[in-house]
Amino acid sequence: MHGLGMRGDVTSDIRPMIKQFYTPAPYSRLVQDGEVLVVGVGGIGCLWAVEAHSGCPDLAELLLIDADESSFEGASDANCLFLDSGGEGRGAAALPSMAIHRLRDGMESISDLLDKAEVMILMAGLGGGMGSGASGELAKMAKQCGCLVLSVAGLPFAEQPLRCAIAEEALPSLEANSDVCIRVSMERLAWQSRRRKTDWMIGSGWIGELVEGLVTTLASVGRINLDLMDMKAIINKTGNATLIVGTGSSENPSSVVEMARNSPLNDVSIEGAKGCMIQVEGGPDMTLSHLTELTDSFVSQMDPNCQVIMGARVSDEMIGKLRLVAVVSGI
Ligand SMILES: Nc1nc2c(ncn2[C@@H]2O[C@H](COP(=O)(O)OP(=O)(O)OP(=O)(O)O)[C@@H](O)[C@H]2O)c(=O)[nH]1
Ligand SMILES: [Mg+2]
Repeated sequence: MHGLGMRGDVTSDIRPMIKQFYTPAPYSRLVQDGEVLVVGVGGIGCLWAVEAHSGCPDLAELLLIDADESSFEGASDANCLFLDSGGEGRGAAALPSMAIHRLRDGMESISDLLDKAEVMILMAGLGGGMGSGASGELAKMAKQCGCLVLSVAGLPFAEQPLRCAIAEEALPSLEANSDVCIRVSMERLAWQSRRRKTDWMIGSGWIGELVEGLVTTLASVGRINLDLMDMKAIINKTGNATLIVGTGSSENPSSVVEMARNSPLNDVSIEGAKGCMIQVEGGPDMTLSHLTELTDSFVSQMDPNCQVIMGARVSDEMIGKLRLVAVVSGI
C-alpha cells in the first residue's frame, strides 16, 4: 500500500501543512550568536555538555566550568572557565562551598557570555564538589542577567551515600534558580544505557538528544515568531515543569511517545499538565498523520485546557526517524 508513488503524493499534501508550523530548514541563525548557552559544570556536567553541544554547534555557545583541566579536553570550540586555586589542576573543588567561592572569583571572565545569553541549558552531576556547589550559584547569576535557565541535574547512585547527601543539599538551590530543572537518576541512566549499549557517562544519547532538540526548538520558535516570551509563559505556569525527549522509528509513532514517557530523564508524571511546548522532528518521509498521532497521543493525558505550542521540522538526517522534545509545565 505504501508504494513510492503514493508516498510522493502524501508528502506533497503534507508539506504545506507542516509549513503552518514553521518555515523549513536550513536555519538562518535566528538564534543570535551566544543567545543559547550550553553549560557544563564539573566532570560529568562537562562530558554531558560537550556531547550535547556537538549535536548543535552552530546554534548554541558552549561553556565549560571545572577545576579539572581534563574536562576541557577535546572541546576545541568551548569557552572554558578553569577554577583552580590550588594549582593542582585535578578535580578537587572537593567542597561545594569552595566551588561557589571560586566561581564568584571567576565570574568576571564569563559575565559577557551571561549578558548575551537569553537561555542557559545547564548540566551538572551532583555529589562532587564543583557540580554541586557551582551549578546553583551559576544559575542564580544567570537569572540575575535575565536568562531563562533550564537545568539537568544528575543524581548520584544509591550506593554512594555521602555523594547522595551532598547532592540532596545542593539540589534546592539549583531548582530554585532554574525555570525548569530536570532530575536525572544516574542509576536509571546507567541501567538503561546498558540495555541501549551506550555510555551513561556521556549521557548515553538521551541528554544530547534532549539538548539538541531543545536548541533546535528554540531556533524554530524564533522562526515562527513566537519569541522566548511565549516559552516563558508556558514554563512559568504554577507547578512543576519537566523536559521530555523520545526518539524512534517513523513506522511506529506511538512508540516514540512511549519511549518519551519512560526515558530516564523523565521523573514526573505529566498527567494533567497545563502547558506544553512540543517540537517534532522527522525526515522528509514525515507525514501529517505521524505528527497528529504523535502529538495527540502525547497530549491526551494532559489537562483538557492545556496550552500547547507546537513546532515541526524536517531534516534529511532524520529520515525514517521521529523525535519528540517537549517542555511540559503546570504539573
Ligand atoms: N559510579 C560512578 N559515579 C560517578 C563517576 N564519576 C562521577 N560519578 C557520579 O557523578 C557525580 C558527579 O561527579 P563529577 O561531575 O565528577 O563531580 P565534580 O562536580 O567534578 O566534583 P569534584 O571533582 O569533586 O569537584 C558524582 O557524585 C558521582 O555520583 C564514576 O566514575 N562512577
Ligand atoms: Mg571533578
